[in-house]
Amino acid sequence: MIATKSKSHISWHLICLIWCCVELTQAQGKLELELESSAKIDWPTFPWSRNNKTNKQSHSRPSLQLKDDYGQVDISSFSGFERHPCRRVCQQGQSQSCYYQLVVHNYRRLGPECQRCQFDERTCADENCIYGDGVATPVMAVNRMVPGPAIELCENDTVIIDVLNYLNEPTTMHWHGIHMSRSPDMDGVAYVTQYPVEPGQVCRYEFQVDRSGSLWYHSHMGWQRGFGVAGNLIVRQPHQTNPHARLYDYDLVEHALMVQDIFYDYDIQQVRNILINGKGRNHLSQLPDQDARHRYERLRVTPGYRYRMRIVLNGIFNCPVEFSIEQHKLLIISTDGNDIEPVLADGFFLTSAERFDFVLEANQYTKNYWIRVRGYEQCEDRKLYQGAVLSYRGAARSELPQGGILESRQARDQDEPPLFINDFRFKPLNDSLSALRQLNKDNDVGTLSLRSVEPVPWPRYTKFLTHYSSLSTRQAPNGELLFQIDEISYNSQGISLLQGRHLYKDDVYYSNRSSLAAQGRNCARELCEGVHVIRLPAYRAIEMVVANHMEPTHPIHIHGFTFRLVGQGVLGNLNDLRNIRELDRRGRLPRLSDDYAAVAKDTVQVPGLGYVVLRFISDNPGFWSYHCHIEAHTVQGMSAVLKVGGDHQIKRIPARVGC
Ligand SMILES: *[C@@H]1O[C@H](CO)[C@@H](O)[C@H](O)[C@H]1NC(C)=O
Ligand SMILES: *[C@@H]1O[C@H](CO)[C@@H](O)[C@H](O)[C@H]1NC(C)=O
Ligand SMILES: *[C@@H]1O[C@H](CO)[C@@H](O)[C@H](O)[C@H]1NC(C)=O
Ligand SMILES: *[C@@H]1O[C@H](CO)[C@@H](O)[C@H](O)[C@H]1NC(C)=O
Ligand SMILES: [Cu+2]
Repeated sequence: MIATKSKSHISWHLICLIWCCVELTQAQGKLELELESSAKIDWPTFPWSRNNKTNKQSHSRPSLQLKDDYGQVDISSFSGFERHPCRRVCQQGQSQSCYYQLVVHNYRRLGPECQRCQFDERTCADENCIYGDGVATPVMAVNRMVPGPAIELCENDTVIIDVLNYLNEPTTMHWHGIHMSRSPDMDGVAYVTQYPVEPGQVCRYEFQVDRSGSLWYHSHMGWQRGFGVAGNLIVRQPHQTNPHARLYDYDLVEHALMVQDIFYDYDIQQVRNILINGKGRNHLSQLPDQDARHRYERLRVTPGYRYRMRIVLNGIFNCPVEFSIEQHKLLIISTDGNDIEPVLADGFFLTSAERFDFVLEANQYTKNYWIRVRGYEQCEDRKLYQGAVLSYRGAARSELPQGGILESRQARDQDEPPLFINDFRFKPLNDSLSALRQLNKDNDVGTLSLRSVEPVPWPRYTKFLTHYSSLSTRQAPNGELLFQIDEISYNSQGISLLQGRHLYKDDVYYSNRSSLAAQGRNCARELCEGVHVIRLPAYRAIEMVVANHMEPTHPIHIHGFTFRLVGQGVLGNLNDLRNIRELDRRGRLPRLSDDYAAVAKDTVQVPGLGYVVLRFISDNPGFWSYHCHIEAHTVQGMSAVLKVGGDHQIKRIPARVGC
């Protein structure tokens, strides 16, 4: 059974724990010790220069093996795309063909490349040093960068992206937010829309950019996204069709921030820090935030101008973050790449894979300000937070803001309470009629009350086909905690669903809640695993009610579609959630009214012991992954596939080389 690719991946990571622990905890201890004990950092000698186990390691833990030999790759291909011809002002009817090469490879945070850069921050980029938080740990990079290079395109461009796998394990790349409406085989999900790209192979992704907005790309295999395989994918539109064009003066790629919670390789089950564009304070060092030895991402702005900024959370653990900027209001204009009616707020929350775009007006005193990211849930337990610097031109260029990152978090204007949108913490509601109104009041501006600039794409009184789905966990007989959708842990069987669909019979190969029940399985009592495929008709108005049986929130992502969020709330009662179909029949799950321009998203948080109601038109036949975006949960089975349309409606897929 090729099945548990991702799980077997974990297990040898676990095996490797023993290895790395010995090696890196020593290194770590040394680093910590030195940082604490000496005011002046004398950076330790790099641990791997003492590493004398290379040969042994290459057998026991291939993917963490460092390759310092790039002989096989054209060095010029290791680059960002700042000078790419497709990076341009977008104009109506002037789409282009764009080619990119993404080399995915093993690398190091604070690697040997960083020798010079530790004394001179400006050399870091030239030397391809990934400085991170100053803790040496293996990463998986794209073109020697973590996060990978940003790709900037215009709507309707046709792209060819060659992904070269220089890891020692299979990979795939997912283009998060692109609908792949003409190319369902380019979505990048292993054993769903393609075969994995083996080490040393190239996979050519070719698709039309069928929308605009703040999108991103990331590996869709195992823990690779957590090791760093992710980057921004910014799709702009012409000025004339951009509803928010008049709200800002600049839309610069250097103002796109990818926030990521990270692990150190010796324990990939533990969150260790949060980084902003791969950088940030080393919280182990116990140096004050404003100590110049920390390396922060720095965003430059010129006083008097308005900037569009794009923030994505590449969330790995259950670590929602709160984002704000000292002394500034944020005019929030877009989420998950979908424009909304602007909301002026003090900040917003993000759960894994969510994005918010906002306009920042540089209208404060000329100085440096903290950009604040505060972690919750697992990140709160570890008191994790991170900063970056908003630096006005004219302010001291290399200085840091005064004070700590989280100090004086109150609103600029003391008279009004601070306003945060998309708060993941919901209060239980028991009265359905006032639920929607109350949500807004109790949760600042709840996600549900955001308004799209586009009306919903279906007429009033549309009848929706409702699918009820649930999120839960179950203990495997070996003690492992598995995550589930509809009480089934996803377990692929080695045939790619899209390519291989004539090799199996759906009714035999797929599992779902009712097919397992028909076989006499009681998934509420025993562990159910399988190729969990939910079949939905094509070209219909679909509604998904997703009930979360657990206390933590789960950010749910659906590939291939942008959905509208029409209901979201907390029931607070597991029994109600188990009987959600019945509860719904009794009218206890209110929806927004038909004429409300419900917010369009591709990822949404399902509140703890709560639910969401999502709607979309299933006009994109294919196999679309539906999963929790917390990496640990996906890997442990909280994933399913929506098969939209019958075989005759799904595009025939030509054979591909390499994947
Ligand atoms: C590595 O180990 C071998 C013996 O195990 C030793 O002869 C060699 O000098 C070591 N190399 C380094 C760089 O320490
Ligand atoms: C992209 O294609 C759509 C549909 O053909 C069209 O309406 C839109 O104007 C195009 N956008 C650009 C920037 O050319
Ligand atoms: C619902 O809320 C009301 C007041 O808001 C409270 O009196 C009542 O006990 C609640 N019912 C349940 C079932 O929690
Ligand atoms: C569940 O499986 C049964 C038996 O294979 C099938 O008839 C049914 O359509 C499936 N339901 C869904 C929602 O996929
Ligand atoms: Cu989850």
